[in-house]
Amino acid sequence: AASYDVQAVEAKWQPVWEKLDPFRADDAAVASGERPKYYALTMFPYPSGDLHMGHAEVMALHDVIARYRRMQGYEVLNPMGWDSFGLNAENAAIKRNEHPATFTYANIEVQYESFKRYATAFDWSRRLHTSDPEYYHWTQWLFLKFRERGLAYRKLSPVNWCPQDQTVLANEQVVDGRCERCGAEVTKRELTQWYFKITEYADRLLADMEPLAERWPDRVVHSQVNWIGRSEGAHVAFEVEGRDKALTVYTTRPDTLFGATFMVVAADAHLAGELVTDEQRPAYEAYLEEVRKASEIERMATDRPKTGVFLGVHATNPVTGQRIPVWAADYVLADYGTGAIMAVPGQDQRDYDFAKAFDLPIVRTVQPPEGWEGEAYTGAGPAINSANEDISLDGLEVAEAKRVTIDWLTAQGLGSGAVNYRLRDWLLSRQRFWGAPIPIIHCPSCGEVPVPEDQLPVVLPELKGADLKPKGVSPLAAAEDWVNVDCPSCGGPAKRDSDTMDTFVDSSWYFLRFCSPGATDGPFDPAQVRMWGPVDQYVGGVEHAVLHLLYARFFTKVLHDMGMLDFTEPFQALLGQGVVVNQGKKMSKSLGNGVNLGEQLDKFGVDAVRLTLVFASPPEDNIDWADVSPAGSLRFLQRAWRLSGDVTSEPGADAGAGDVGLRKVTHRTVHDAAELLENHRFNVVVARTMELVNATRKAIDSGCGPADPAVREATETVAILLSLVAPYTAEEMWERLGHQPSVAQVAWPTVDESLLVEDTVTAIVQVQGKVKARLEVAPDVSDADLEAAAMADPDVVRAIDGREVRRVIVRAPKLVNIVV
Ligand code: ANZ
Ligand code: ZN
Repeated sequence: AASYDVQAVEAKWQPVWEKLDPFRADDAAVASGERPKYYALTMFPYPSGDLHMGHAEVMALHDVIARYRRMQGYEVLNPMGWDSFGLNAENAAIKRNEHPATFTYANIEVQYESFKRYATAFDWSRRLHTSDPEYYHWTQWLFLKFRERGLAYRKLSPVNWCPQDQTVLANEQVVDGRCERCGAEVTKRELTQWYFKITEYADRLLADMEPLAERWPDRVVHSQVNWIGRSEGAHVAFEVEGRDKALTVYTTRPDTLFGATFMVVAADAHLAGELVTDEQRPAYEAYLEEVRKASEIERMATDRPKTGVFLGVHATNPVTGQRIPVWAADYVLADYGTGAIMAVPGQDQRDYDFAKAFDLPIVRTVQPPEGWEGEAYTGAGPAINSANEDISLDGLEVAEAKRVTIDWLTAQGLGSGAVNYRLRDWLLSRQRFWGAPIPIIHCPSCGEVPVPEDQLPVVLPELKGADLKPKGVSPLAAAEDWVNVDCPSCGGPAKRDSDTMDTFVDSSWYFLRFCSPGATDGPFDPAQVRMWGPVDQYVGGVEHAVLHLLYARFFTKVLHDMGMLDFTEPFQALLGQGVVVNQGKKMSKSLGNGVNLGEQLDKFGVDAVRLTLVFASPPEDNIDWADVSPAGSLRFLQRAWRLSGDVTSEPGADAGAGDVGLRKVTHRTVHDAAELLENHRFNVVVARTMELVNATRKAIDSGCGPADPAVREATETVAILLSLVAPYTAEEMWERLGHQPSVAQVAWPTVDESLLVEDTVTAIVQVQGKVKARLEVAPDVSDADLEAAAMADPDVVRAIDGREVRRVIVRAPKLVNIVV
């Protein structure tokens, strides 16, 4: 059978599209109201190498959406760029002993060419790179604006430290106690660092998740909610002997206060050092030394033997009046709540283990069910052992007991209800070269001085001779000409901040920049963003469930509060695609199961690879490359393409005429495809297109024949549907059918509703409530005709058996009910 030359077709269409530029978003069309806007965005890549199978999948899925919306009459904004700062390029540069920019921009060009070959529907005129000074100018500007609003500040604190990359990591970049990038075990260090005050937005970040829940994947919504980690409880103040200041704890279980038999302060919190007695100090300091060596991974493990040290002081339990010892331990974290807890071993397992390890008293304050034989009881039940002359909780269920305790504490001035968030402020300083320099100058007399706006961007220095190898301070600190400056405020000698920003800062606002990529008066033109924003559909990996999405939401809210945006959420809908695996396992070098995208494209062509990725599964599911057949996809594409060579009618001839059977299949397919596309069931759309191809082939070979206008209609429809997934094949078909390029620019086909009507429906005939016959009738059959048909049916006649018919209920076209 005839087939097209995949490579030749790819080479043929690329320059045509380059010239047509069919995906350039037209600001004017939206501004004038000519077409509604649709902002389709897919996460921009790191330029860490050439594109891989993961990129291929997300781009194939995203393209279906962007191309479909365009056919539907939207003016689609579908931009692309590069998240081009970061450790990846910096580490590669160290290895090769060259400037990170060399590696970065070379890879960008490689990826750009691959994107082009892959026929993605991007508007390349809006291309941006976050490592360009024109871009990071505004990243720096935003930092200064955040700082003006009190949302960027510096503090000394224990931070996550990656000993391998020699840099600080945000909490979000520590996964199971390990560096997200290199896998090294993360340790702690005390450093003065820059933070964004994302915690100030915790409540809004949480509340605004609710309306998103419908159009974001559940697992992403849950991750965000958990990460923000709102809990309700109380602050309780405990008096400490020999100290004016009370020791305040945060607890989610104020109802268990009668069972608080000791207290624990985070060993590495300053508080511990303040509380410890001289006598206990040596023991405490020895312990602290041990704690500093342990990684977070070890500290948080529940099955880890409990360690700790008595601080030598006692507090008073405000309800029992008992003297309770204050300990320091590492299972309490310095930067959560108040960094101190009231320990209730009767109800909390970690406290229980600690009490057992150090022989501390255990009092149960919630009655476990009969026969329960555990250690700490965390379930529901009535309070016990919880009364004094002032207050009694005994018999109250947990929620009620909490409320009564909080009321009592509040009345006594000993505490109050409190809400706590697990969310920490966003640590953004990095001691690395390849990032946006923090635009602050440190002056011995003026302190922190922001770089004046008209001196932005603070451009990275040329590297000449500078050593990028990580050593715990930023390599920028060694660039003397760059670091030493005059203070903008007093003119005296001062130093630039030598840290750079976390690359997540860069990607927190890029989607806004795309709306007006050339903006020179600000990060973006607010009018353009009002027009295009927010993003209607975002597509990307759910590995960004917490990090990127949370930060982008935070930036959007701050920019809204600054009066620069009229919306508060950046991404209206989110599609998280699965991953491409091979033989059931994640592709990796060590397993040797990697599938090289370029090789697949060379072997089967772009269209077959794209079709395979879209057809393999629903977009959210993983795809196992071992289970799919790009060769089969290519065979199908050739089969579809052959239709276009068989059609013998002229373009536009007898439109709306021809074989009704085939026309019905065509129109039903278009109708259903639209619905399926709305619901992201792209794989089913492909399956339906395959069915349409088969029906058309049958019509040509053994039905109405190739000259019938219905065959042309069906084949053109195949080309249009295929253009969403297999743009080269579709374009080639479109041309063979006698049309001008590009098929991507045609409108979504109009469905003739009359062709959607089913030929017949099944009516059920019941006699005495029992089904006696099924009749195939026209959907618009009248009650009278349906009754007549039922009465004439031999099975019905037999069932009536000559008896008198007392009543006939007819519900055309579905049901006839006969009572005798
Ligand atoms: C007494 C108590 C009794 C607690 C009980 C729990 C159960 P979430 O839900 O995560 O907010 N906690 C408070 N600060 C802590 C810190 N810095 N490090 C480790 N643990 C800390 O957890 C709040 C609970 O975790 C608090 O409630 C406290 O223990 C502990 F039957 O107080 B609870
Ligand atoms: Zn100064």
